[in-house]
Amino acid sequence: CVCVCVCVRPLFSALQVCLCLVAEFSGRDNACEKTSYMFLRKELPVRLANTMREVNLLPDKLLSQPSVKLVQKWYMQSFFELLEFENRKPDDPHALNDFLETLIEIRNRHNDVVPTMAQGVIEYKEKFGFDPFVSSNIQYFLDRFYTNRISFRMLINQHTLLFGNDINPAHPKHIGSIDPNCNVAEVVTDAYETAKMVCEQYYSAAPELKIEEFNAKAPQKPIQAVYVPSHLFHMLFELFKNAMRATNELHEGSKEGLPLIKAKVTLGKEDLSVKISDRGGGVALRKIDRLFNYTYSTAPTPSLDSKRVPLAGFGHGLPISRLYARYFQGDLKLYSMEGVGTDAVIYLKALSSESFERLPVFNKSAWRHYQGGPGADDWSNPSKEPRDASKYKAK
Ligand code: W6P
Repeated sequence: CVCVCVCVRPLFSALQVCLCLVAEFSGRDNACEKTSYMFLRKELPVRLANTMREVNLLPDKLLSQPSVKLVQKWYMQSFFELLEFENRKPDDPHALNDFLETLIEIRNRHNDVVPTMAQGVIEYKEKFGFDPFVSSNIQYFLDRFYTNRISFRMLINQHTLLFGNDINPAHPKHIGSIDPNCNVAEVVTDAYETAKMVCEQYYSAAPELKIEEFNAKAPQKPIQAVYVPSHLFHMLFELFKNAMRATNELHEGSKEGLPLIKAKVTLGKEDLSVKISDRGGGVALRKIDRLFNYTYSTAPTPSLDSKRVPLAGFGHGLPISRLYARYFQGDLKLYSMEGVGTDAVIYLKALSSESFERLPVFNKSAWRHYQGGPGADDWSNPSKEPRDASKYKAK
């Protein structure tokens, strides 16, 4: 069953999600719902099946962890629930309604996939320690697994928001989860305010925010994008938490107060960029990759039962934020100057026609990633000891 679904998928499906297409797909009529139903009843099981096959390529040490087993069970169950619709005609009104309900159930079943996988990585690390080969496998796998999950939930959300009963009165202009006129600075402010509340609970102070806009394409006009505001919020919230934590850890209790966080929103021909700058002391270049590493950053549950929730730095928030940016062809990068502070930049495509899905493909090349190790390094690897040049001196 799983195999059939994997094979029938055209490599570059004509129906891939593109923000410009989905944004025009705005009707709430029944014809659209039937088309969406026909598409999703095939596409969703294909995306689940692809992921399940890849899960099986993980090292046994990881596959055998109870939390990974649990996630596998959820995927199986959802896969079979979707297959129930394989032969149900879209003209049957019950089929459309049952499908909606099934999608909502599936979405709820998969709510805790991220913390559960994070738990699996912790269990694995506690039992077997840190292994660079397994860690690079996990990194490769989770990037693809979470991207697949982002795409899966995007499709489910579009269908349930467009064709379910719960239309959103707060945002009548939104098309499902997409805002065709998403004001980026507004989302920046929202994310800042939310992070500020969390930060103040933890540290009793939060740095101020200063936002600047620079619209190079249409000077003086507000910067807008066709985008999914919840994705943008997710990324910005994560960046603000990190920036606030660094600022507080460096300056807590200082007489001058906390240096402010600056946000800059810019629009050019190709890129819409958002930079969040803090003066939190920065991170050494050598340690920047670790911030995006799932194995490295997953500390054994520091404060699950303590009253103070951790502000940031646990779980998979930063690498997943980068996946959100990449999902619609953008990116998220950190530029840090140790001793001073960090600039975090989110790049989005300025044009919605460039914002199509970036999805993992499941082919031989992907399979190979799980076979060999990281391989021998083909760059010289100096010893960590300081060099003593004197021994080479001519006497
Ligand atoms: C830091 C570390 C970090 C990660 C992400 C965003 C901002 C910052 N600032 O010091």
